[in-house]
Amino acid sequence: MRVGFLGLGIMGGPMASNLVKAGHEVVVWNRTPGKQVEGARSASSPAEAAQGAEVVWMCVADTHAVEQVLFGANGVEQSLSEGMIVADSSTISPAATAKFAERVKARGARYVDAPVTGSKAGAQSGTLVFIVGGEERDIERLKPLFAAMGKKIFRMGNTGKGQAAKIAMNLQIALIYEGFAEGITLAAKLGVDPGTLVPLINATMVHSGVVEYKAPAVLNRDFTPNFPLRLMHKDIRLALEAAKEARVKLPALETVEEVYEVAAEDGDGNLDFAATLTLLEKWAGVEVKGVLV
Ligand code: NA7
Repeated sequence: MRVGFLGLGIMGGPMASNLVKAGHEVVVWNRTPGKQVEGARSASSPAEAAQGAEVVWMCVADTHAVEQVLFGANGVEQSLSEGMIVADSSTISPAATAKFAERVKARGARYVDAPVTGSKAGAQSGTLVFIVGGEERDIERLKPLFAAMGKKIFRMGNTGKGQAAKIAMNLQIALIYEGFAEGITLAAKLGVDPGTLVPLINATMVHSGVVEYKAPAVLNRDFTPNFPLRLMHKDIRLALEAAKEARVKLPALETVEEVYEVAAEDGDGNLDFAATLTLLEKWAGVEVKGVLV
């Protein structure tokens, strides 16, 4: 398929590369020039990347970025055509997604929200999970592209429902990780070796995919970003914003948002979100490290 791919960050770069490897004709664009994808042509604007494409795929930072890419200067809007599908793998506001989709559809094009889970490793290995909102027939047409970048697609409903499900999931990842971080900080302060606590967690009902994935890096003090803290902070804010609009109270998330706020102020935004642990350590006067037994 002819694909215009917009946004070559931690996630977008390897996703576009996997499309090329699967034999698709890809034209890429990134806001800051210089990022390229082997085997893909580079365009100088979103409009140019979208020109003549069957599908335009976005993976940019946030709601504002998607708005800019679609409707800003030299945006995708200029190149929209009848039947073209705009797919968005950024994680952004469900309410804004509905508005963007309306504007795109008014020009005869289609809109599918397709945020992902699987972090950098999933993007690189083409094993992302897509959490999708949109019409069945459009999702069907996108299947060869989903297959090149991921291993599973979950359709959550019509446009915007992919984003709604994604923020509801990331809310849980943030809270589960916070639970782990608080538990292991307290245990370390009370003299328990974190290297022995993690296997105990993994062998009991406390076990979780989040802990399994994060604990080895945490014990090695490796906070290289798989999913940057600033982006998890964005997703927490998106969930709180959606909750406010829907009159839903999320007391635990409100508190955890404050942890991310302080961590971001401390300059940890570009580290992995696992680095929120270091704040708890600072407050407790203890460091969590150890060798997994
Ligand atoms: P990164 O690695 O921070 O990459 C973000 C990308 O978004 C990168 O290509 C940025 O371009 C681009 N960006 C940021 N702001 C804008 C604006 N205003 N206009 C156009 N492009 C922009 O994030 P990830 O790849 O990890 O994640 C991307 C999304 O997937 C995000 O929503 C996650 O939550 C899930 P730059 O190179 O900075 O010019």
